[in-house]
Amino acid sequence: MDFEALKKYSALHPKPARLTLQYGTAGFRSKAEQLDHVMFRMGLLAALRSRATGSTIGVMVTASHNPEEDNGVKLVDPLGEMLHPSWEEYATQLANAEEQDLQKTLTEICQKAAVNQQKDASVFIGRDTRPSSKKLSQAVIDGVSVLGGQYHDYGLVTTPQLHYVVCCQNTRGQYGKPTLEGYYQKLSKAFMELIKKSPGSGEGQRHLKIDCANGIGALKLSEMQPYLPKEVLVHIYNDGTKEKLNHLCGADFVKVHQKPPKGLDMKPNERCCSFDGDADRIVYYYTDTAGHFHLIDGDKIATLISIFLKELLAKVGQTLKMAVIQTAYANGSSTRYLEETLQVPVHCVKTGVKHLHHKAQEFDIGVYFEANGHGTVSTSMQCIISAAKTYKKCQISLRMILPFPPCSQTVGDAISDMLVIEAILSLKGLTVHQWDAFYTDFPNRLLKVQVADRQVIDTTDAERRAVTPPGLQEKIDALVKKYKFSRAFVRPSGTEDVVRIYAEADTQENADALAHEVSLAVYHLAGGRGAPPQP
Ligand code: G16
Repeated sequence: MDFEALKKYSALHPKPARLTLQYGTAGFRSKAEQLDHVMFRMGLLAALRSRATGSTIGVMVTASHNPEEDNGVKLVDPLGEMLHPSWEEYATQLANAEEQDLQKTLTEICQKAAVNQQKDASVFIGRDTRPSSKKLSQAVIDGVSVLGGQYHDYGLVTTPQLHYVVCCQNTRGQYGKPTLEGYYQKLSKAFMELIKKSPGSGEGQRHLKIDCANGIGALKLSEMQPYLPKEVLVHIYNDGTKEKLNHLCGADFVKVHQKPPKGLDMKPNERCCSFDGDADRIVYYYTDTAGHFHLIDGDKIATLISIFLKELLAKVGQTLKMAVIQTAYANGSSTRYLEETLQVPVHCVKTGVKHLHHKAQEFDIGVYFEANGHGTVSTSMQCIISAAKTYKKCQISLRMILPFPPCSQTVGDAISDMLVIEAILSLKGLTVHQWDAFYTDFPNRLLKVQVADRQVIDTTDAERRAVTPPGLQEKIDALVKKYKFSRAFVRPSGTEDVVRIYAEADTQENADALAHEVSLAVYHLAGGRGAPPQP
């Protein structure tokens, strides 16, 4: 390691005094102006991780659903998964080391993680459309370069595209070509293979209106248009030419506010969907003829895919182990429907797609979605091999699901999920209304509360119960008892400086009232900031 060069470059990316940041749900996230040193240091970390694994590592500069002024960084491991949890601690140590301790911290990480510094290092870099992203990705490049690593800057890409190219590179092309062209070709080919069995194929086009959150999704969908089969005609809204990223639009806005995004004109029963700021989440929705808005979130996407896969497995007499992975935010009605009606095992894990992905890999087929629309389907290699061997005569059907194309095997991907959903709706001849009618969501409400230090809230039981501060869980339990068919939980966000509150009850009024009362409990018992939450 050239410590002189490190010192010189690090001085160009100084750490603001007293600033401490935590590695959150999906990496670091904060106001963009606080992140230059973090990006430089994540460039350093990616070079070390690359040497430790002997593989290419990805660094994505994005703050996804957060406001345009924020930014963040997501690290991508060799097979396109999120950074291994054992390295999250190193990331935090490096991001928070004072200038004079940087060299020592790097040396310690190299020792603890047995990094062979003689090895080559290779890092792929991508960024979203935020005004701050270009400069911050240059800081990543500086970090990789000062440790003698090689880098490939993919420039503007969606987060799942970066995951894709990293996986392709490290599997020597087995997963696909490590180019955007390879990504577009792989997805559209998989979609075509799926949809050609559709009763409706060849009978006109499927129109879909897509709110791209004024983000990278618009750019990449436009780029993909020539590759998209004629069966699906996408209409892009909120392409970022007029309005700010994620402002009153995007998957997170639509899910949280349960209303349509600004800038998308909806006609009754028209299928519409929203991506988030880095295009790794998707939610669908429509308005009925009476003008009521209907949200079809990640839970219903998981249900649609599970029904399809279950029917297919039954048709070919397969007994592969399939499960659905959810988080505490999953609507209780979806869990009940999956377990009782579909008879599919459901598992609940902590928020963060990394936790869902990990759990999903325990099954032959793991359908994992967060209610916010982040998810995909993972299929085990063993399952692909054994299925192909044992069920020769059924191979055509099995090829449709193993691995389930075009679902990303690495991380949630709005574009690939959209193609899967469109294909299944077409294959099953389902309208958006029929899909929505699988089950009715229990009325629910998501709220946020600001507190002085959100880490005072610690949780257990996949975040369904608060362990600290003292008295908070008891208070929530008492409030929940006041309402029928209710539940509620609180947890500190890992992407925003807020505490999240979720409540369900028998009516929307009661869900709103419960969520509000719980938010007051958080405000009073966990050190609320500013004025108390208003109903
Ligand atoms: C990220 C994670 C998701 C998580 C979301 C919200 O999404 O990838 O798994 O659900 O943050 O996390 P939290 O509630 O901790 O703020 P994204 O799309 O913002 O990268």
